[in-house]
Amino acid sequence: MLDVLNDEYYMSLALEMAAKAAGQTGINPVVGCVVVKEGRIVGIGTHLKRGEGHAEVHALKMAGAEAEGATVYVTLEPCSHHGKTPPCCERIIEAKASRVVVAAADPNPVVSGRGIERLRENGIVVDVGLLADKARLMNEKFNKYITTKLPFVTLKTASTLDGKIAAETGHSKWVTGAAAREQTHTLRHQHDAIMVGIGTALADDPMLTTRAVVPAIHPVRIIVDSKLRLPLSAKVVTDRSAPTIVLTTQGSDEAKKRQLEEAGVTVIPCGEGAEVDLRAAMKELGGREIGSILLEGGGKLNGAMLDAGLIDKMVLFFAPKLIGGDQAPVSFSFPGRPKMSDAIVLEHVQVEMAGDDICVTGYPRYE
Ligand code: AOF
Ligand code: ZN
Repeated sequence: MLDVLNDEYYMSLALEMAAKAAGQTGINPVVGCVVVKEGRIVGIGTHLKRGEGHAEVHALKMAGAEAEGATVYVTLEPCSHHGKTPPCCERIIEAKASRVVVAAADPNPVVSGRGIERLRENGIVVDVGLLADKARLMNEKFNKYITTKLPFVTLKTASTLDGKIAAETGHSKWVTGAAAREQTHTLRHQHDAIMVGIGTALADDPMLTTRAVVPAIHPVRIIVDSKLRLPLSAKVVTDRSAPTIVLTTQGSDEAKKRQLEEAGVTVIPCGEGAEVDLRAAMKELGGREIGSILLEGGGKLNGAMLDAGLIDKMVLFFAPKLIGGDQAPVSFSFPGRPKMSDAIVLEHVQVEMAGDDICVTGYPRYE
């Protein structure tokens, strides 16, 4: 008999542990595991780093002999493949657990159902789907990357209510308040890379690092720079706090490319036209195991990414102020759609406050 209340109690703990590891597993999912025997937690584990132990391995190690006859709660289907680590389903079978409760199936084509099947073949009771929506949402970046090999792109903007990211004079410090800026640093931690256009790099000379106290891993820095205008003195070139990638075009200056490479920057030509081919760029970055990107504009790059259908999620901070100015830079600059019915629509919209600012989250639907 499925005891939903108890099951939820333990699965919630597994999900909470997994959530705290967001941003530190790279292209791997976040996973939590709790082992319970006769009403006592006997083991807990979280996958903390790609290449190191999976959640189940840590939890079963802690449980030791107590795992025999126990229930294993795990937020993602136990893996069935030999990856960087051996298969978790075999480890569970070995430990003689009697029941496994899984939140979400693993979309990884090399697993996808085989882990569950293998457990059942060995007489273990497997219940799938408890708190599945929460578990899937937690791994939305992994779920896209593992099935497409393309990075999950989250766009983040900070604008006034009239959509400006700076005043007409270019002055922009600060649009939003401390709470929104803090959340931005957490978002940086939670993505493999951060991407800006050359306009932003030239205007602000940003470091593009994560400056929260915790959690704080620096993302790879990506500059979209079709003509290689990035100066060798830019902070993203000189400070070495994280790797820097410059996306450019086939025709850009060879000598400048070499200079940037000598300074430690990876330069990737994408496309033969005047502008960087953003679709080709996403493929290239996915191939280099960049599973998620935080896009921080400006307006031209945001607009081009949106127009190309390459943005998966938006996190839009709005400061409750209006700055005006027809020439003031805006969050999105892309060719206008002729009719309201042609607009790009956000789905699953959520609105929250971030200090005095408004945070709108949603997923663009491309037709
Ligand atoms: C689990 N538990 O904690 C994780 C799983 O390269 P590897 O060996 O780390 O394998 C990575 C794949 O394993 C990953 O793409 C996903 O399918 C699964 N991750 N599975 O049972 C875990 N992190
Ligand atoms: Zn595993």
